[in-house]
Amino acid sequence: MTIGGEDVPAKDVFDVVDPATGEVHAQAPDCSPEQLDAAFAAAEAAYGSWRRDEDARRAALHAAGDLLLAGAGDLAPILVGEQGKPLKEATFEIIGAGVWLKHFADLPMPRQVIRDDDAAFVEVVRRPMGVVAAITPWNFPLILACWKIAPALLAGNTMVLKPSPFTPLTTLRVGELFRDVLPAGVLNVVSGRDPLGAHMTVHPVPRKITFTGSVATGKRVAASAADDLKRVTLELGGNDPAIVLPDADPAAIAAKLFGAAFQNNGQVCSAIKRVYVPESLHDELVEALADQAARTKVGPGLEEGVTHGPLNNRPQFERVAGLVADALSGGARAVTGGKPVDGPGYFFEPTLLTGVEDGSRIVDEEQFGPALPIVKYTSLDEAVARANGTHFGLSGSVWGTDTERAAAVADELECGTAWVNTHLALHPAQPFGGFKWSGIGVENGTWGLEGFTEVQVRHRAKG
Ligand code: TXE
Repeated sequence: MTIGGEDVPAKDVFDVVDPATGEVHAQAPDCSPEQLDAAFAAAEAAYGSWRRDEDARRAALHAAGDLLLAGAGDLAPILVGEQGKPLKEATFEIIGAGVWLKHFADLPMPRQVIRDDDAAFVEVVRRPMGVVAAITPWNFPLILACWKIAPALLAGNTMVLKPSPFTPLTTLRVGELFRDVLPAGVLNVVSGRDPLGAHMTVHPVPRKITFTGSVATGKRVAASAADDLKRVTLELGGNDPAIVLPDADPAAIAAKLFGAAFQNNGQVCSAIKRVYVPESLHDELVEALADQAARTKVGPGLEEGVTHGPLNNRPQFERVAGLVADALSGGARAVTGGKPVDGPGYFFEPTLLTGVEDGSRIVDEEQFGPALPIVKYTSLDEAVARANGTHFGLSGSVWGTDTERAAAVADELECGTAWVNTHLALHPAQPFGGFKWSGIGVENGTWGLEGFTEVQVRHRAKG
């Protein structure tokens, strides 16, 4: 672990499983309560000088980004080993993380003069909060860590970061690399079993918790934070709908739809998780999507030509298998896939399900895996109502040839990002967050940066 700029071993360790084999392939340190205290103390000690030098922070973030860009080739195999994704995607994730850091390194801090008259000069500025506790998930361990590190550190905060126990290795390694470019204590990286996350959220030092994970855990984080009125940003799950309009061209949209549903094996918070299609296009769209599925190659992430690796962990594998089995026993048809791949590891065949309706678990819940329900609709109003009829509200998309009409339908979606003829199009400047149970606050862009700050009014009387 990295605590106060030092390499800190733990007394206990826990196993990390390679999802491609289902076997233990490494061990990670299990941070003790005393070590967690030390990490927060180091972050608190570093805060005083870190928050004062904006130029140094910008230079450090650029240097950190450069380290990831230069180190992607070495880091990617570590990520594949713990996460499962194909090497090319792992490399892309690490490069993306570097790009994120460098984007924020140049982002202006918002400030606004709201009054300048005979009586007063009044300016609204953004101040850092202090120490941030960051808890990250296993689907994109590194880029999602950098979604937090970049704005939090730019704003002048310091951080204790904890990766998921399923994928601690790449983040621990990056903590080690960043010791060369960040002052001691600015970024502390610890790892541990599940209870460590809860300990972080009740710790007295952090003023802010930023969490990406499940809705259930997000609610627990919010409850823990309430006691001390810690600020929270919660990026939780989604059940993103894609509404295909009657004028869409199935052959033209199938590759994009399939990509946005099956990227990272569907283990993406804002992946397409249900497709609504009019009866008139149903068969054609299903055929076009099946054609996409036929082009995939499922296998270990380090193997040449593999497009889809295993699911990340056994609970997730069992969850997806259970949801698919539930749909099939309820009368759904698996046009492709429908079952795990024989052999070791958490591999599951890319699965397209038809004959499913709202009310079945695979449509109503977040599957977070390579199984996509394709649901027929008769009227557009009904499709929009079904798309919105959920506790989730992360993102959604509308697909059609008449883009103005598609945009008008997208305006009706109750979610944080409404895409037209695309899905999963993200950018560091673009705020990302969810309505309803999909989260609180946003990440990225100036809006995400503001989430790591408090508003301060600076009012100087004149005369
Ligand atoms: O995640 P959890 P899990 C969704 C996806 C998946 C489901 C479960 O649907 O099926 O989550 O995944 C820490 N206070 N997403 O169980 O429960 C604990 O240390 C603070 C969506 O892996 O969210 C561990 O690191 N922290 C998501 C982590 O939470 C606590 C990405 C477990 O995370 C805590 C991943 C507490 N009280 C999964 N209890 C997305 N939004 O992209 C546990 N933890």
